[in-house]
Amino acid sequence: MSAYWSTGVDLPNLQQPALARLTDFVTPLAHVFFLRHMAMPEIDRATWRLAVGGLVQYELSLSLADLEAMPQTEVCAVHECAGHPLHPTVPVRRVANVVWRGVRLSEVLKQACVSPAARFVWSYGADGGDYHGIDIPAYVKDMPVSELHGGEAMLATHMNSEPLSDKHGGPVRLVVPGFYGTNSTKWLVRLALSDTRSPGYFTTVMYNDRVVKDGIEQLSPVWRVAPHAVMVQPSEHARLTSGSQKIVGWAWGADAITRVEVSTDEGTRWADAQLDARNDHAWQRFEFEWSPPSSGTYQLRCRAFDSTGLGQPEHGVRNAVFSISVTVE
Ligand SMILES: Nc1nc2c(c(=O)[nH]1)N[C@H]1C(S)=C(S)[C@@H](COP(=O)(O)O)O[C@H]1N2
Ligand SMILES: [Mo]
Repeated sequence: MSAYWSTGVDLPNLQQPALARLTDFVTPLAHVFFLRHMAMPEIDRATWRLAVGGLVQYELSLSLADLEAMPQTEVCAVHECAGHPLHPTVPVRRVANVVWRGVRLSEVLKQACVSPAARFVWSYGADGGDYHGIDIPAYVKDMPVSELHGGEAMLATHMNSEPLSDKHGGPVRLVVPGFYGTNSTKWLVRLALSDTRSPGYFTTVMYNDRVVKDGIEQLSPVWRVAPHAVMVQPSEHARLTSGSQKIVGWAWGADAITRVEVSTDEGTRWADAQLDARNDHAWQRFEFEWSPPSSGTYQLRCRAFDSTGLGQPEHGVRNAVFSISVTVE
């Protein structure tokens, strides 16, 4: 089991495959991490409805058949967990790249006719209950309405062409490409348009990073995915036979990644890896040829830079520079 699940993590509410499993461009469903904060809700697909209300002209109540009758769209997008909300600076590198299919959120909101006063979309899951001693009425997230224009947020019914499974939020979940997984509300039952952020525990209490700007500490919602790169080959503690080695990995972020660098000497010198261009919101493959000068133990690092020039800090953030140790025999 531990070879499969990274650090042996295989709990009823959390599964995380080892990075070495993530060699496919589209992550097979069996290797997509799974996570929930509270008990799993039970949903009957036949009676499931999505309520749309708040600052809209027309309140809606949509069935699965209603959604299926609307124009369908597909997007390939990286899906990354932001990490434990109580330990937001610890990198967990819980990530996958999946093809989502469903109806654009903007399509549904067009039907509801959103009021110009609306600034946020609140999304409600059917799950609630105890979370570390706090009673949560429902899992609620919010996202800015401004992200909808030209955005690809969708009400997903399929993952890699399969109907969305119960554990991944079936029958319908919100998916916000470019935002951390926490914003992609599973077991979606309600959307509400509002002029304010949601006061919920998972919106404005947890999942807000403390960032210092001009000497002042501010809260920044955990929305857009920061640049990140990981190696999937070789894996941590690999024993390599001497000769030329291929280092392979994935890089992603809310904005396209334009450069990935690799260091094979604990970060002293860095060289550019070969990097694929981005399609949709998918992760991007990188590759680096390495000829170790001698046998011994090496620390390999990789770091990504996006099209705005943003890179990765060394420590203390969820997207801290990734490093592994390997031995060349
Ligand atoms: N309703 C609901 N949606 C949720 C969660 C949850 O606990 N309840 N967890 C969020 C978090 S933190 C992540 S990372 C993703 C995980 O999605 P997955 O299990 O399908 O990979 O779902 C998000 N959506
Ligand atoms: Mo998450």
